[in-house]
Amino acid sequence: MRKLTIIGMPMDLGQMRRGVDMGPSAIRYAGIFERLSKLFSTIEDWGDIAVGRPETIIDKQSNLKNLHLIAEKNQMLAEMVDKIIQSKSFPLVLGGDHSIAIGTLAGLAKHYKNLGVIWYDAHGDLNTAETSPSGNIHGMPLAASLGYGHERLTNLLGISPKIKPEHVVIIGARSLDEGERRLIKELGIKVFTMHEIDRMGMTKVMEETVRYLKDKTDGVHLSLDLDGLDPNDAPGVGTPVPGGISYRESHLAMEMLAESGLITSAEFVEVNPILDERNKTAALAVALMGSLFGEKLL
Ligand code: Z70
Ligand code: MN
Ligand code: MN
Ligand code: MN
Repeated sequence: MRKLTIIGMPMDLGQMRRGVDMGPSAIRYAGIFERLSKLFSTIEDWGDIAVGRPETIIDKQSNLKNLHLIAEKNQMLAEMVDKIIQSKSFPLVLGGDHSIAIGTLAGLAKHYKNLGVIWYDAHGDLNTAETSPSGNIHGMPLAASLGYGHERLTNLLGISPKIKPEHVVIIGARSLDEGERRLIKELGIKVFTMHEIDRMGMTKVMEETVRYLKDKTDGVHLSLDLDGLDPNDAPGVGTPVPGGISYRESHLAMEMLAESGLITSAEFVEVNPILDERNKTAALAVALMGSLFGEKLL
């Protein structure tokens, strides 16, 4: 049986609402260990990376918020993810805002030359300093991993780009900025917006996702932003966008990924317990992990 290693990244510096740094605690409190212990022979918890919570510093040259600290902390996360893979374990990263994907993907890129990425999110996270309406780096990790953006964010571990556009699938998009639309078209990135999910149904979306990534990748990372789900099911996120993926569709998606056997690493991000209702969003994250790792009713 497989081994799982959990690492927490309590970072809230990629966006402007405090509280998402408590995501790893909230997810642990929701019972991650108990839930997943039946599904792995060994679970290790390496605790949280020390991030700190200073006030926002805006980089004068780039206008990016907390650029240098985010780059430094992501470097540490990248090294941890690298170590987890070296220990032959499945890396599960708990966020933190989505800027942490920059570190996760850097660590993974050291091991996978053709890493697939499933970006489950209301947003594209494909902004750069030039296109970002906010200067918030949590709106940039997918662009940075594709090699677009500030050098401090694109060049972690000296690998750039980390991933190729034809290995990315975005699921759940319903809020994209102009520059993100342009990049999606320019690079031909596969996107299942809410329109496609409604039209085709989640079953077909996941079948196509698996088929699209299966033969051309040597590993597939799931980067799940809880704001991909509908705010009724996941209220504890910094940027709720109505009309999202349902609780049931999301479990189905995770179950189909479990069946595919494709997923080699995962991260769950943007859980903000301050904005949550009785830890509902963290509990949802843990339930989705159960399905992702092969929990079955019968
Ligand atoms: C917007 C920006 C974003 C997550 C919000 C929002 C980005 N596109 N990402 N919540 N996870 O500021 O770039
Ligand atoms: Mn995101
Ligand atoms: Mn998002
Ligand atoms: Mn957000």
